[in-house]
Amino acid sequence: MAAHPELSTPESLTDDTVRLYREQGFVHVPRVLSEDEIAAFLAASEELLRKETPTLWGETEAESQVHYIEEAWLKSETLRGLALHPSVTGMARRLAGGPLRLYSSDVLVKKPREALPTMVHDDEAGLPLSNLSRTLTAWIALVDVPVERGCLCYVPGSHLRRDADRQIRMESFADYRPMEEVWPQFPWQPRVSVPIRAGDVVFHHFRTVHMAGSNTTDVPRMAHGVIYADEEATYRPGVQDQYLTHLRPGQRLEGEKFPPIG
Ligand code: AKG
Repeated sequence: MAAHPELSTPESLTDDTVRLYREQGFVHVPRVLSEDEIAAFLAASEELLRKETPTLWGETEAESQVHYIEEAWLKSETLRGLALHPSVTGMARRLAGGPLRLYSSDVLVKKPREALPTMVHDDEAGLPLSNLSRTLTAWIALVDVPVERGCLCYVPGSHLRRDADRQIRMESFADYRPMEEVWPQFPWQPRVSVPIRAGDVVFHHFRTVHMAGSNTTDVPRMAHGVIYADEEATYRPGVQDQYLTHLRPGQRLEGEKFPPIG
């Protein structure tokens, strides 16, 4: 897939964009993927959705917020090319300001007219990892995602809040606490919705508080969430650790499932 001169690249990210990411805890980068790449990654995501039964984010189909397929990069050669895309990984590395590893890659679908809003959360409590400071998600749109289709919505600067206002860890999902309980000032914080076009990427820090609206359109919201963890991240038993139990607690993520990037 040939590079396009008008596409954003790690080299074209300005210092202002990097500064904005560090201040806000998220940043929208337009036109990262070419038309051909968008079509190929969308077709590969649709094929994976036909082959695999997605996991529900939510207790039941009726209460689902997102249908997702984990480890997409290990299940499709094409989607491996998305998780390890040189522009996405190069930008992640530049925004994070230090070495990273690929941690996970999920297809994230909001079904038309069915999906509920995505709950308010940050990624920290749900990551079975320690030794994190620069971990971030690349949320990659494969269709246009206006507000009505369930784009992400962020609380600017929330990644910098005090330890006392963060849920650092969940040992089980029963530990989940609503954001207003964890961070009493949350209801009074401004929130920014970030509608993005197919091929754009929004990057967010693992402590940034975020949510998404429901999909009230007739088109599925097709996106990928790819997490790049600190290169020196270690395993900490907790929720969503089914892919890490071969490691000892405190052991660094290593091996071909967590390749260094950037
Ligand atoms: C994430 O990627 O961190 C999310 O929370 C995704 C939520 C969504 O896609 O609605």
